[in-house]
Amino acid sequence: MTTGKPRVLATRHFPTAVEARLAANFDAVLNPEDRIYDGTALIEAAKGCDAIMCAAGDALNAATVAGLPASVRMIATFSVGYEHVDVAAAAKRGIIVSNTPDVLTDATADIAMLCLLGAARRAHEGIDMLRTHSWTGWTPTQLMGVHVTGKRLGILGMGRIGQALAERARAFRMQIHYSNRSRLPADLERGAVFHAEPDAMLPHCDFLSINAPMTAATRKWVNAERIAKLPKGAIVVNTARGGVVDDEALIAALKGGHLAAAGIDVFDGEPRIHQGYYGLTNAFLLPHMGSATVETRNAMGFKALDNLEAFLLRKQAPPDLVKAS
Ligand code: 8YV
Repeated sequence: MTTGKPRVLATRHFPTAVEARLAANFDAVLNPEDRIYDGTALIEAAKGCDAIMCAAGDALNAATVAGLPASVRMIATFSVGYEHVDVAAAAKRGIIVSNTPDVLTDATADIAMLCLLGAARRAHEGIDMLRTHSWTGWTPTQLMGVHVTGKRLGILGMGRIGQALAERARAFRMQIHYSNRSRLPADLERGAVFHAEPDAMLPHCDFLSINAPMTAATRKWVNAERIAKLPKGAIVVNTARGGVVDDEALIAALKGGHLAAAGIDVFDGEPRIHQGYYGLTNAFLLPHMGSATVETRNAMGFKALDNLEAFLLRKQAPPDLVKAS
């Protein structure tokens, strides 16, 4: 039965309020079982659809985009990152792409701070000790971690999330260093030290936080050579994309002691993460939870819908149009 409304494929099971609005305004093809579609299944499911509402990890690569039915005119991703969508391939087919910036900035910066603190203060080992009933009592030398207050934090990628992390870190009196494609104006920089050359920032980082998107230039950026430039005992935090880190190099440095710890929310190839992480007591690991608050996930969904509604219902350019680079 046709409703006369544009048909939108939801590739994942999105929050209730988001799916309710999707179903109210569109002919929604939902995925209540949250089945993970591979490229072939995506192409099949998109038959007769005007748009796709997708999420990070969906295989909207060049091959899938090339195979999408001609009816598909828009891909609205429920994420700020869009490395899973081949935007250039979409542009070639006349398919526009939108994302969800801003609304997940605070939640993700909170998780970055949690990873920083969790790694520095050995939270994983503490939780483990309690939950395995191995805590035999307080001792003067138990689980001594790395002090955070007053330390230097280097931020790779000083966009919205990087700046929100800096704001939080200032409450811990951390000294902020950053590297970014362009220097921020003084009112946004707020005393942070700019490094035009990212490698030059590394020796100044007691903590290094990755807040840069995944691109060809950032792929495996945190490699053995760069880790060696960090001071001994430094801590690496990654809440951006796992692919920015060379897992083998990070794991070797965590094992070998050059790095004191790492706090990681995102992994290359997630959820099949590098096996080496599981045995590391000095790695504070979370399963990609950066934006996982009820408020944020609803806001992300509503933003994706704002974009879909602008384009499909009002024939306007979506407010968060992603441009092919
Ligand atoms: C999302 C994210 O939860 O928005 C992003 O880029 O990394 C996450 O916070 C996820 O990607 C949703 O698609």
